[in-house]
Amino acid sequence: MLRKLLAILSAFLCFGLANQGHAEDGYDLWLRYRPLESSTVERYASRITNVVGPTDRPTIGAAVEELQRGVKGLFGHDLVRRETVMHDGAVLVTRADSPLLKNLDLPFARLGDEGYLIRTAMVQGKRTTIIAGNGDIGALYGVFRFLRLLQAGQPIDRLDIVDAPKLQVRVLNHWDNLDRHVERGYAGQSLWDWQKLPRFKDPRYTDYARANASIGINGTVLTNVNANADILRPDYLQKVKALAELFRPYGIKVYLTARFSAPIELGGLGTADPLDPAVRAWWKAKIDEIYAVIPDFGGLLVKANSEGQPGPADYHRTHAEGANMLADALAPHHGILMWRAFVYAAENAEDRHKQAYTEFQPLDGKFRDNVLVQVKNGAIDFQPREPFHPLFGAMPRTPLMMEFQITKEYLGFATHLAYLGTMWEEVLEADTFRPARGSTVAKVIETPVDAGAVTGMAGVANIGSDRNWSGSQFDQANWYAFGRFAWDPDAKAEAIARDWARMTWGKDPAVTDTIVRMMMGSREAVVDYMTPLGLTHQMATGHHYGPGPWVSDLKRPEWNPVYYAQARPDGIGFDRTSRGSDALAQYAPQVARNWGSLATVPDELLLWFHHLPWDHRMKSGRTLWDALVIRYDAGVDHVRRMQADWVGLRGKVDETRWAEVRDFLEIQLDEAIWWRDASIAWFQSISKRPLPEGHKPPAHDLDYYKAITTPYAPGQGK
Ligand code: BDP
Repeated sequence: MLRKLLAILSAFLCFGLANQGHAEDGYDLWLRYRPLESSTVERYASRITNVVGPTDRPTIGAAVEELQRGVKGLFGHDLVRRETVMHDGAVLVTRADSPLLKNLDLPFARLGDEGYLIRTAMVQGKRTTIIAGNGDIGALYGVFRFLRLLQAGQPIDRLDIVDAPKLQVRVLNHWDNLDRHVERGYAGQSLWDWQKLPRFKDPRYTDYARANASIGINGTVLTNVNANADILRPDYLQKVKALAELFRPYGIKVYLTARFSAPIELGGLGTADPLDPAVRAWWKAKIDEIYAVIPDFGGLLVKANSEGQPGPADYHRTHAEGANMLADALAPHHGILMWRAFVYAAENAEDRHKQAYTEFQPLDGKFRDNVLVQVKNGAIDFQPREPFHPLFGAMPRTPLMMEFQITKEYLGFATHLAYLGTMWEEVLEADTFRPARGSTVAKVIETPVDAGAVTGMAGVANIGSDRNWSGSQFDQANWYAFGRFAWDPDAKAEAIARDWARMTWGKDPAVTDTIVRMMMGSREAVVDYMTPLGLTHQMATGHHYGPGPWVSDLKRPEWNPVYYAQARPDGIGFDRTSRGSDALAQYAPQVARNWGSLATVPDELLLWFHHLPWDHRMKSGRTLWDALVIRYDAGVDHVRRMQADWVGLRGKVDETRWAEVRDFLEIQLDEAIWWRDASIAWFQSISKRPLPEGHKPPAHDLDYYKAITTPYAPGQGK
């Protein structure tokens, strides 16, 4: 009897385990390769019988391995690798110059260096799926695309796909310090274990590279923009080299941040003046040294004269003079220099919105060819919503790259479900009305300023040592979406969300439809419960966790939330029209007119550009005050709807990840209510107006919210 019971129990356990594989914790990201149902496997069986690819090329090797890994997971059996095409159902992973592709007339001319094609064709008389690029990396990208099709169960019988990235430099910016603290990181420590490098190469580095390659990311800046010169020391360069070697087969170059004062700190010079010959010589020697260690080093990223970082202005030199010095030293090695436009000068009374434009726009055309000026999507900072940065379209002779923040410093850290794809799409689709380089922001960054000029997009990474990489399951979607937008700035947020959801949670449409719906409304919800109607930067001081709209005692005016909301008895909002700071004048006339007029400015940007009486009539007929309160509640309500949606998915996705998301949504609801209540309590103390009918008063009085402190909130700068 007991034996029988044990047998039943063990059969049950085996079934359970086989069915489930290892428990899911998010480590596998969107590369889970969970078993497909048998009917789909059967459908694919004759199309994928073996894989063929040259054996002497590391990147092709990585591609073949990935395909084998995927097939093993999805189909449950090994995929044989052969030397040449001998059977129907071969998947040929190779390059344009493969003799096997002769006479096939494939569109390699459209692929550039990194693009790929996937084509069903006869090769040596056998039915074959060709996955190839001009370079090896195209083949790897193509394999990931092919695996995406398989994961979604899509037909592969007659494939004819051609794809190539629209931007050249697609980089993550890790704000990682050498002690492994990640500035604005909410996913544990830095992945880079500098102490154990170069000897110990954590296998995770390879998984990091796989994940990035799967979405076309081809570069990573390993260190914080608030830079430490020590990363340029010889011993650290050996550590960087170890990472570069691991990433190389995946098409990922390493970049570092350069602290502008490094010639003083490391070189013992008395100055870092970019026009000083000794300084120039020091950088040249340092950069030569880097390339001697890492021949395909990508280049440098610099934050200068911003928030206390040293820079050329310390010596009365311009950003162009500073950038060009480094660019000149990088040029012989084909390295590029990314120079950030995120500047707002100490003691400058000008509206912070205007300062980067004021400093950079006059320098248009003055930067070397291998400089990319890296511009945040909006003019203030990575807020839940900003109008596009006025520099886009306004520097037609300077390569500008987009900088997005993937890590959710201002959108609820790791626990708030906020899909940023919709925010990025909104910015990229925005029309600059400056036709010189194509009119949308996407076209501005996609179109090289002249033949051979460089293009790019940077994303401040949300990756750390947490098992799930990004601090939460849903934050992986933001990493994923960043890669997809960097590849194609004209991509659609919803399609990206759907791809991600299928791969990450399973292809059951009941599951993906729900998840996509949750994601698509999620960022707007955060905007609504934190900073509705164009309000901005209402976060608590330093760590930016939770509401602090009342904060007014910080040294610099533009560090204070009260500076941004301008809430007074007469009304609320920042006047950036010609009657106010006139930041609108930095945009093309059509944009300025559109946003400058109360008849045409969208509600979403209303208080960004206008200071209005509390009783101002909105297009809806409501007063501004009522509309504000309604928005806060709409944000909270969306979180409740996401919770209800998620409850409906119980049992349809694995329990471990499901439970984590459920708990995080509870945190999000608590914090959304906190934001809503604290903000309403504060603004009501100024507006002195009753809440609209049906909208509950805050649970506590204003003093209660003001007294909340969270000194140990994660991710702070130090
Ligand atoms: C701000 C962050 C700060 C960064 C800065 C930047 O709070 O930690 O150093 O951006 O982008 O939003 O340089």
